[in-house]
Amino acid sequence: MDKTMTGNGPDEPGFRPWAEYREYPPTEMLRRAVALREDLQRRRSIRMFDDRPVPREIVEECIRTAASAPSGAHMQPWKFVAVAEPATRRRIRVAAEEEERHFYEHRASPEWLRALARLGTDADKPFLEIAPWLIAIFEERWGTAPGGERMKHYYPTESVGIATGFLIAALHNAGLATLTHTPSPMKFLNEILGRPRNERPFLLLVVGYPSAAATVPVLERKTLDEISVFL
Ligand code: IYR
Repeated sequence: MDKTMTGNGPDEPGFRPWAEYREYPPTEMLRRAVALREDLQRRRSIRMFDDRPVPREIVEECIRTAASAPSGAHMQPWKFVAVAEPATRRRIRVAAEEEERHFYEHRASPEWLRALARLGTDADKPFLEIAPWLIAIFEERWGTAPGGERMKHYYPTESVGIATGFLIAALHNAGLATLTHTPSPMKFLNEILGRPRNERPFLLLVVGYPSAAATVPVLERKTLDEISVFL
């Protein structure tokens, strides 16, 4: 008997064969790996957005993709709040810029400011109002069971980080530009978006078309040799 099947074979209740799996021959695997690398390497963080609208159903599909990410004990400890309402985006901009002004003027160390200099960032965040969508991503620090009692979440931060990676890749694949924005602290997002106490703001994703005048800083990515070790 195949020991790996003990307790979770296809006849076991709660389990089924993984019928969606696709195996590719190694040459096709490599072709696909190269194609995805080339496509994702074109992604850049964009800070100059166009105000052209993006249909809601595209954002919905990308959020569905994000939610296919693995999560600790499959608790899916995430909430995606997609904001198109101009008044709400304005409130987010005002609150974020207040935090950012404090950051740039007081909180950031000289070392941190030096690290940011080549990105050309400052406390002004007009893109929070210009881009058609803001997706506020929240980490659920605990869940609620059907009976109302607290349910423990496992590795929620790692899980939400993985889902956010899926989301960024999905939006890029759809032809949209994104910016991962982390005004700190982000508690104001709970207030403005009416999110409960168990939801911790994880990241604010700015989504839309890049403006025709958008530029990106000239940056190098680390090489494979620098970032990996094969043993
Ligand atoms: N949150 C600030 C500062 C900032 C911090 C990091 I780390 C960045 O990679 C970029 C910016 C801002 O958004 O300007």
